Parts: sequence; C-alpha cells; structure tokens
Amino acid sequence: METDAKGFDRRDSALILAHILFAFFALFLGGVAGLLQGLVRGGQITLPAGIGYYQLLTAHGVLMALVFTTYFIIGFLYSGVAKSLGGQLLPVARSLGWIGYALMTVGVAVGTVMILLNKATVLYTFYAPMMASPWYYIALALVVVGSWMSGIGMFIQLRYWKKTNGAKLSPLFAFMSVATMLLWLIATLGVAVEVLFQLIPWSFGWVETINVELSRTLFWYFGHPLVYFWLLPAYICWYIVIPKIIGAKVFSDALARLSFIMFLLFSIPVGFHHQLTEPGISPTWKYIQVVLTFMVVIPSLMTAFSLFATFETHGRSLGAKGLFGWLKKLPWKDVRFFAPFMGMLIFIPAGAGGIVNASNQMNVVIHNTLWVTGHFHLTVATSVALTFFGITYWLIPAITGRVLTPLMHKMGIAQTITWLVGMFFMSGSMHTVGLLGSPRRTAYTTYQDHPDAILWMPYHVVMAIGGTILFIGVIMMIVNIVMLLRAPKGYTEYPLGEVSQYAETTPAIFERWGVWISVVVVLILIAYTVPVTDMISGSGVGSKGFVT
Ligand code: HAS
Ligand code: CU
Repeated sequence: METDAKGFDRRDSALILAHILFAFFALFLGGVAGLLQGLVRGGQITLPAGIGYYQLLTAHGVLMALVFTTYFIIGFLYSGVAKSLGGQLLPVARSLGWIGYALMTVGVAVGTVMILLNKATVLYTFYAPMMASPWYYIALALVVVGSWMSGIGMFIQLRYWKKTNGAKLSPLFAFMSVATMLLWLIATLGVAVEVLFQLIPWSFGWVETINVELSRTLFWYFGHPLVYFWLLPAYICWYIVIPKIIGAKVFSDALARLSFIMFLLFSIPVGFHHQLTEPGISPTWKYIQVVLTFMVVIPSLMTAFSLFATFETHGRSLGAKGLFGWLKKLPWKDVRFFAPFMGMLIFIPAGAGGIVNASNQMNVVIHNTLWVTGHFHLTVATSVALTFFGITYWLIPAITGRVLTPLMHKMGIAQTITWLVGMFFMSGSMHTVGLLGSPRRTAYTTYQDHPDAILWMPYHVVMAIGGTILFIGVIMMIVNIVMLLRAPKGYTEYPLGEVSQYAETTPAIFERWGVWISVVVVLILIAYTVPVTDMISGSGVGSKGFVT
C-alpha cells in the first residue's frame, strides 16, 4: 500500500483532492458572476457583450449552490468514510468515486457552456415554462447520476465494514455520511423524474406542452432536501470535528444519530413550503406539509442543544464560571474552529428566518422578495460555506501530507471576517429591503421611478458593496487554497471526535436503514399521493416553452 506520512492512501487523497479543488474552481467562477450581478442590480455597471443579468444569475446559482456544494460534500464525505471505515477506500468505492467525478464533470462542463451560450438562462431552479436547451437538462442528469455513483460507493464501503466488524456500531462519521447520501438519493429521484419525463421530451419538442405545477412540485420534492444535503455535512463537522478541535468529547452519539434520522424522515415531504402561494394545491396539503416542515426544525434545535452542551461542559471542565464564561475557553485563534463557529452563530438568525418563511401568513409577506435571497445567503452561503472553508484548512493538509502554519490560521481568520462583514451588509440589506417588497430575481430597475422602488435603491447599493466585499473573500479563499497546497510537508491530524463516556448507549435500531427508508417512503406517500394525483388528472392544460 502506498501511503503518505499520515496514513491516507495516495489514491484516496487524489480522489478527495480532485473534488475539493473542482469545488473551489466553481466557487471562483460563481463568485465572478455574483460580483457582476450585484453591481448590475445596484446600478453601478451595465453588462458588456450582450451578457444578460439572468444569464449571470443562472451561472452564479448553478456554480455556487449546485456545483461547489456537491463536489465539496462528496470529497469531504469520502475522506471521512475512508478515515473511519478501515483507513482506506475499497477499490470499488474508489472507482465509483472516479466514475461519479467523471460523469459530474462532463455534466458541469456541458451545462456551463450552455449557460455561457445563453441557451440555459433558466436560473438554478430551472422552472418551467422557462425552457433551456435539452443538452442543459441532459447535463444536469449527468451530474445527478454521477453523484449517485459516489453515494453507492459509500454505501458499499459501509456494508463491507459491517460485514467484517460484526455487531459493532458503525463509526459516527460513516453513519452520517450514509444518511446524507441516502437523503440525496431519495430526493434526487424527484428531479430525475422531472428532467427525464418532463423537461427533456418538452425541450426536444417531442411534446408541445408541460405540466408546470407538476414540474415545480417534483422540483421542490428535491429542492428542500437539497438544502439539508448542504447542511448535513456541516453538521458532521459541528458534531464530530469541532469537539475534537476544542479538546472536548462528542456530547451524545445517540442524539447525533437521531437528529440525522429525523432529517432523513422529515426533509422530503415538505416541498410545498416553497409553493405556498401557488394555486393548484389545496390548503389542506399545504397545511400538512407545513406541519412536517416544523418537524424538520426539531433536529436543528437538537443540534443547537448538543453544541451548547459540548461547549459549556468543556468550558466548565476548564474552570469557566458564570453563564457565558465558557465562551472565553474556546480556541478563537484556531481557524479550524473559528470559521465553522461563525457559521453556527449565523445559523441562529438564519434558521429563525426559515421559521418565518415556513409560517403560512408570513410567507405571503416575504415570498419572491429579496428576503428569501437574504435567507439563503445566511444559511447555505454563510453557515454552510464558512463550515466548508473551515474544513478545508485541515482537510487539504491532512490528505496532502502538509501542515497548517500559524500564518495560515491568521489568513483563514481574516478570510472569515471578510466574509462575515460582506454578508452582514449584503444579507442584512436583502432582508430589510425584502420586507419593503423589493422582488428577488430582478435586474436593475426603478419601476418607472415608482416611490417604493426609489426607497429600495440605497439598499441595493449596500447589497452591491457587500457583494464586492464577498468577492474579495472568494479571492482570499482561493489564495489560501494555493498556500495550503504549497505548505511545508508534515503531518496534519484528521480531527475525529470521540464520544463522551457519560453518553447513553445508542439503540441498535438507529442502524436499521430498512426501517427508516420504509418510514420515509410512507411519509412521502402521505404528503404527495393525493396532490400529485390531482395535478396529473387535472384540467390537462400545459404550457408551451418560453425562452428569455
Ligand atoms: Fe430555507 C427558502 C424554510 C433552513 C436554504 N431556503 C430557501 C431557499 C434556500 C434555502 C436556498 O418555509 C430558496 C429557494 C429558492 O430559490 O426559492 N429553511 C426553512 C426552514 C429551515 C430552513 C424552516 N434553508 C434552510 C437551510 C438552507 C436553506 C439550512 C441551506 C443550507 N426556506 C424555508 C422556506 C423557504 C425557504 C419556507 C421558501 C420561501 C419562499 O417563499 O420562497 C429550518 O431548517 C431552519 C432550522 C434552524 C434552526 C437554527 C438552529 C441553530 C443552530 C446553531 C446553534 C449555534 C451555536 C453557536 C451552538 C432552528 C443549530 C452558539 C454560540 C453563541 C455565542 C450564542
Ligand atoms: Cu425548503
């Protein structure tokens, strides 16, 4: 076995590094699009060479929300699966990882070219009846199928481990990775059906019209669990990596696993909370899915509880006094802690905003306004992104056999602060101006000098300033990655926390995947059968495609 200093097989390192570096390449391209569109919307620039605002918005959303996240997540999960299940990937898992990588990368390349050619200006949600080139949808299908390959690779690795380790409880990291990829697999079935049976035949012209309500429903069946596919890897870091970095223990293995099981169960049958203002779905079914949405808040509250417990018990064991004395005992100068911790902190207002969104009456106030854009820039673009950045600082050195230097800690902390400042201005003004009614997904306009629109303009300028600071943050991150790749050779630990000796033992049923998959299928059938049947057997009026 060829291994480098700290036991990562070189072939595993290559697979992981390929994913991580591609993720940051996408982050850079998406960042350029984000900067430009922020400046357009703030009225600072007009775009040259026939480039459109919506074209940039599509590129930004796809590269950031879909490509950066998916590549990073697969790379990170593969690293932890290798580390915790035998120290090395099985050849079949590694091969599946590379097949997945190849499929996804062909898909991303074709998709990006289509966006650049202005043949796929349909935003990252690709809502019908906006129509893209069929090749764009085929590209998306390749990305999804590619990601399945990697998921299956991880399932096989866990199964093999279980076979060879008897009745032992599987390592927490591997359990969480499998839960995340299972969630992804079940969720992407919805978008796969939409792409294969609706969008592709329609964009090739084999059928003339499309059932818009059904396509949006299939999209959001996928689109909501998508946000937990982003969040759960960040939670893996919060539950397992952060305790190790601060020198504490994982508060409770059972609680951590239960929260992931709850995400698996309740993430999917809730898509209607994105469709609360849509006609064609009866209020009863919206109500049921909103109730389930509030169920999926619970595992996040459990996570918050568990993290506070970890921080506080650790701080007190070091002699912290008073209600918040434990805060002083945290390693503020360690970027591996600082960046994800800031992500956690921001997740408090971010999650509160989500609860506002999910509340039917308040959703009417904020739906389709910039408030929603503000919400997801706090959730995915801050809580999740900062956590992923924080992981990168130790993951790259750990897999390449290098060390994280004190200078890198400082640069990482500076990057994190830049991100927070940029996001404070950008997301803060998005939330505020959203409450004043400013719509999302709109280029620069004063609406014929309408008084409301005049009121919005200063906020749009602040958004552009925040966006520019964030772009500087992207550049700083890219510089940090280059520095990490050239750091001095040496050993960097892969920080995997151990469970506290005081924790309860984990019930064996938590590992009965068959049971949880059955429950999730039942919940999905309850939440979707009747409304989807109504949509299919409805009036049958479809829409032709529109190209912007
Ligand atoms: Fe959301 C729209 C509801 C979470 C992402 N969301 C979006 C969109 C995106 C997105 C991308 O119900 C836009 C989609 C589009 O383009 O149209 N969201 C929720 C709810 C939650 C939620 C109820 N969203 C997320 C996460 C995302 C994300 C996570 C990405 C990663 N969202 C909605 C709704 C809409 C929506 C509606 C549609 C709006 C519309 O009308 O279009 C919940 O899961 C949130 C629960 C979270 C909490 C916070 C727990 C706090 C923790 C941190 C603890 C901190 C510590 C540090 C320990 C309850 C775990 C403490 C330290 C100290 C010093 C104090
Ligand atoms: Cu949602």
